[in-house]
Amino acid sequence: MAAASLFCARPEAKTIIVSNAGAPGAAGTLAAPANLAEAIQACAPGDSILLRGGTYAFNVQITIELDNSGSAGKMKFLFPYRDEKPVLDFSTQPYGKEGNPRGLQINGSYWHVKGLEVKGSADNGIFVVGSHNTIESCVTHKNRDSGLQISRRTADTPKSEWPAHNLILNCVSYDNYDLPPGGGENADGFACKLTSGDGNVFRGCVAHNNIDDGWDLYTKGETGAIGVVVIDRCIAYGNGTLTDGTSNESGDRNGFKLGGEKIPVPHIVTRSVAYGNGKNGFTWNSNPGGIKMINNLAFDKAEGNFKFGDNSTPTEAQFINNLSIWTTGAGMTDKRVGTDVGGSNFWWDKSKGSLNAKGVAATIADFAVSLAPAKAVTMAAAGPDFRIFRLASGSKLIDAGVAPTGDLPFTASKYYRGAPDIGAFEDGSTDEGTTSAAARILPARSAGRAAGAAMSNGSDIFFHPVSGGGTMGESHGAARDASGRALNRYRSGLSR
Ligand SMILES: [Ca+2]
Ligand SMILES: [Ca+2]
Ligand SMILES: [Ca+2]
Ligand SMILES: [Ca+2]
Repeated sequence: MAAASLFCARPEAKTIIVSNAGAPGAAGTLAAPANLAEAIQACAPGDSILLRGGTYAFNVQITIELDNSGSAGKMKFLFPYRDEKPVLDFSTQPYGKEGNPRGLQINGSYWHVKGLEVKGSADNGIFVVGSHNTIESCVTHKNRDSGLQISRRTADTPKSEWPAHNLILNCVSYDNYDLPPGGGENADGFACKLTSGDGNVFRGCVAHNNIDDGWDLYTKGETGAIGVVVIDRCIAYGNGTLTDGTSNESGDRNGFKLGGEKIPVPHIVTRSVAYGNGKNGFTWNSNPGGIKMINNLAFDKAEGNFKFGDNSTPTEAQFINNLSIWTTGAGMTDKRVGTDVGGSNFWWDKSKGSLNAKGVAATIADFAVSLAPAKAVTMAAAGPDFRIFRLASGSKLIDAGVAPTGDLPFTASKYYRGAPDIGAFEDGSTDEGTTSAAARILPARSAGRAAGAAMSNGSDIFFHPVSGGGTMGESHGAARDASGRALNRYRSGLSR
């Protein structure tokens, strides 16, 4: 009877409790937790799978199948139980030169996955093939290909079905390394490349100390352009060297690698920071398209902070309010073929330092907190803490920028205060972070009938996710009050 509750259709959303000791056929309650694979199969649109804390060891890939999807109004949720810490550990997977299993592969659409640590996979930690998924507050590390990748499912998946409109929110990816017999050249923090569709967004994510790049948006001639990727409020540092000091000469070592094989794609990169990476901070990587670079900061990159264009290839890149600086030494002169909108960018020249088109100089004294030595980033509940990149009071970079036009992945009127500042932190901004209203864990008012018999005594309070939709832009931002502060909205899991 208990087992039946997991597999019978119900009129209301149900909650399935999973633990690392979940037995086959278990009811999915606190008293009889299910195993993850069965819970994924049993999860109907609007249902929640809540994972108890602890390490889940898998030597096989966990796959959410193509026909296992929620809908715009009824996401499927894969969340931790309360504030517990589930760790999916794939480090016992067989690992060879190719054909390796991944960790969590999401072929379905309209899933909201939150709060998982995914480590040790023989390939990608999380691989997203479906569309309209949200991956939030997940940590991918020590996987043997990119921590999180978005690409098509199989070689014959038509372009119309390439993964689209996924939101990667407040995730961290580090120490990913395709170690021997791998080539040491593929494991990025986040890869949205080769065959990814439209509308994929990275917001509030950090990629650090991966063997290859922080972000990789590579395109290939044989598969052509990918969809425009939005990167907002993200940070890439220390890529090219793992946290234990390991490096590999095959690694590309960029912070944000924004193209490949001369294919134009007008990606949008805003309010992001790159520093201390082994090669370039932000690089076109031969993408000649109209990449929009707005309010980004780059410093101390071994081969230059910004690299767009070369002597033979034009680019249509547009630069607004970006800042390039070195904290020590002469550094490398930026390459930035493209449009310096309103003369608003401060580029590094190894003989002159950081200057804008009017000859105004930026120095490390313009920052409130020293940029050197290389910083560690704090991941707050609402995303990475950008205050370590704030300008000193009285800095001439405050209000020195120009207002960007066109579609933005943030609300300019809420973020900017007065005229835009230069760099990745707006002085006095009330825009507090990246937390999405669609992404909060919200306490239900009661134990929840949908939780089943195990909850009927009302002694446990469930933290039930609330469904949210939306596409790129403000609809993925936090709900805000009139002063621009993020609202905490509490809502019963049963009220949808
Ligand atoms: Ca792979
Ligand atoms: Ca590479
Ligand atoms: Ca790469
Ligand atoms: Ca301002």
